[in-house]
Amino acid sequence: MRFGFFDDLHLEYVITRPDTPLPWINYLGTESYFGIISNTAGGYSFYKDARLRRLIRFRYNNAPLDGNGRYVYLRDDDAAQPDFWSPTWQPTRTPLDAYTCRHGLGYTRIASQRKGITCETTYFVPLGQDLEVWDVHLTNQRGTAANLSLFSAVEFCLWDAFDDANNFQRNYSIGEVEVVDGVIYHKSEYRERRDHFAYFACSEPLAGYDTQREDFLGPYRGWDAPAAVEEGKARQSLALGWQPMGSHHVRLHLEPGESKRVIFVLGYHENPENDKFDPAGTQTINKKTVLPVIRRFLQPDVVSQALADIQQYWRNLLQGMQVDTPNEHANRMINIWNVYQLMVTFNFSRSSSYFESGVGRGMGFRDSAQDLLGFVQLDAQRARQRILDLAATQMASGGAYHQYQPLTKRGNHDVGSNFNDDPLWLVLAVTAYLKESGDWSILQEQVPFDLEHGSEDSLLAHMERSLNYTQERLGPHGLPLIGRADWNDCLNLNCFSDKPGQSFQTTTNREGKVAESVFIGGLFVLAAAEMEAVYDRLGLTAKAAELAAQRVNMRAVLNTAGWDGSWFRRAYDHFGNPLGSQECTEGQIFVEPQGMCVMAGVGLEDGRAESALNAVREHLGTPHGVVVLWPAFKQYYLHIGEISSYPPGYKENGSVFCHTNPWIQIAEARLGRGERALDYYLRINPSAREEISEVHRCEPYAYAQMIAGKEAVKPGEAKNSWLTGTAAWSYVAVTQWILGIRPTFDGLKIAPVVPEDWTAFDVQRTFRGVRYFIHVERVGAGNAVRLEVEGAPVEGDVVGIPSGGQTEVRVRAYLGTA
Ligand code: BGC
Ligand code: IFM
Repeated sequence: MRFGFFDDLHLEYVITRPDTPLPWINYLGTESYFGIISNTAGGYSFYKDARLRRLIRFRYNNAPLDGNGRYVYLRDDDAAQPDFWSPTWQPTRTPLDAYTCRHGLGYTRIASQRKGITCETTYFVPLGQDLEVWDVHLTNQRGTAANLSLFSAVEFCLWDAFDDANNFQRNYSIGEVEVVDGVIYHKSEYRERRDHFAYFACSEPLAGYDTQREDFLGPYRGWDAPAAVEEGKARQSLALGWQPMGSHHVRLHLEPGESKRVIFVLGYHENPENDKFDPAGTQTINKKTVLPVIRRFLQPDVVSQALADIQQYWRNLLQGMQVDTPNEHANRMINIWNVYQLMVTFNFSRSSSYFESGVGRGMGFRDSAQDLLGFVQLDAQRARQRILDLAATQMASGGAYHQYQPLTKRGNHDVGSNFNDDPLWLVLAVTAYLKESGDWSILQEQVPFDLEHGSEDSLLAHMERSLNYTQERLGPHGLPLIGRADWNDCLNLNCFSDKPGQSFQTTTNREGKVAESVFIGGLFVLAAAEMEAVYDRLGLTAKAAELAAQRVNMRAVLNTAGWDGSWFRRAYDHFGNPLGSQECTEGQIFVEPQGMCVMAGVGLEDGRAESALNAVREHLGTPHGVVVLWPAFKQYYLHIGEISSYPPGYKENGSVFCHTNPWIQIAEARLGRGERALDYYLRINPSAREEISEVHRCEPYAYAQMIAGKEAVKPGEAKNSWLTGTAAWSYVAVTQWILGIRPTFDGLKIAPVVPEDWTAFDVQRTFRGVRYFIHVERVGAGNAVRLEVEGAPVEGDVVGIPSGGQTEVRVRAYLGTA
């Protein structure tokens, strides 16, 4: 069952009923001011940091799930009895005669009709601005004139959003507002810092306003029936403490067929350092620099142009790679939605979504490093900066803070470090950047270690320390020590307690003394091979040779202690017992080491890779994707930690943890099995799952972190949509390994591993400033490739970068052996 449809031409997903199984969201903003918006206008906004600079208050985990947002109310002032509704359906949930929500790239448009009044509101954040626009178009479709009231409503939150849960008594007394010339200013932290405030403005003359929630709603009432709206009369309330909000009341008279456009602007502003204060020395906001911005974005022409600019911005970004393959779901995700999600994960890491609160975590080290694997193709400059920011949260030991706060770029001390896979992902992020951009200068950038200590070294040295960090922490079998956890956050093998019955959260972590990870071993082999290639190109042959020896050694360990007979083991626990082995009754086989080891090339020559992937298919494959392990843990075990705290089939305990699925796709491609690679790709492809939206429940245009596994009560049900490494890895898997268009240090490799029944496909890709037009055509079975560049045959499967200033290259690839 579907709840909408893809409009590929307009780059939109169109939701046709408001009661989707879960709120289906979109993201607004690209660089510093961001918002989340649901299909019924729920959500919140923030400047850079969802915890420290949030503008709209939001309540997670509420009933209904989607509480608070960017609301407008319409009221029929001619009706005999109070008659008002939400044109975005929430929060009044009044039945609408028509409804559509178009989630586009960087904007959302919600249109509806009730009682002959159509209302279409477009929400977006103009490029380069720290504000959002709500562009409301009203039309009277009745045969008679209409008198309407339009109310806007946001609840403010310009304070540490964490306090809303744990110290709200403070927030109850810090709220302050100003209302000047119809603009509502929220300045709750202004008294203390005087450097930032929020504002909410309207293009029309006001009949009234409200800034105190309790006055607007009326005692004991909710957003579904505000007293001010019901009565058609704003209270002119001025908030001091309690719950500051912003609401404008506009009265409109519309003749039959007449339309009216009303623009609201909600924004964040920081006064310049040299002109922060009100000249009169009062607590009044100095509005000198904000007023021109407000005036500008209340003008209809400016707003229309700003929206057109965003649409153009996205069309340009998408042009980076466009494909035409025999599969519509692959085309749609590669050409539109997967790219969009690359941007979203780059901007938000795992911090703010409808599943992540925005206060709990900042930017994840391993998460952001992996997000870069796809994002490098979109914006090399921003990718470069992110790499340097991440590296700067590394310590001199090579270890890394697991998370950092985006506003301060400081590592989070409460989460700390000691996730032993973290540092290695930096190596992969940097080499992906080098291959895409050819910018080797980044390696010489001086980057601090752990901002606290003032020491620094080149990025190249940071990468070296990442690899040394693993080598300096090998366990009894010669495998890397796992530390607190590896990629699987919930595999906590060093938990320890003297008191039986305790949960992992209350135990002492042994600080990674003994438990080992096969997965990190595979990741080391992959990262070391990449680093050796870097050393070779820099002429550092001795370093390359030293690392190669370590890599060969690790391979040997993976093939012995890491091998279970038919597949790769997962780990050894603190007591030296294997996980992911036929010896185990639960957790016999895990997906991560199969994917990582084969991606790293381990077992490709001796049949181990094939055996491991066949075991994955047999034990882990399901119609909804590949589950992370089998059989799931049926009870809680202190010595393996959080993984066993989940019921079977959920999260790390046996769900389809989507992030890992592209690893298997890549591994299958490395084995040359195109049918299987594509088959796995399509099982979790959101567009391919659209027709089972009532089962999947999350958005059909974005990957979710997990889909309930075969041992779950409701297999196929997705959770944690949007912020997942699945976005980057799926993009890499399908574009670089299945379609096989892969950046290398020396050029663009063309090595497709696609199903035998694919007779042809086309790719256009910009690489190092050159546009490649690639036509792949099957001439026989298998994956052998013969290339023609500009009509002339070339050796091998890499198309070099043209030297003579040529900006376009035409490539024909003949696939298979006739
Ligand atoms: C949670 C896991 C989750 C992981 C990453 C952990 O703290 O408990 O369930 O998968 O973080 O989001
Ligand atoms: O690898 C982690 C990631 O860092 C956050 N989400 C869950 C993954 C698996 O535990």
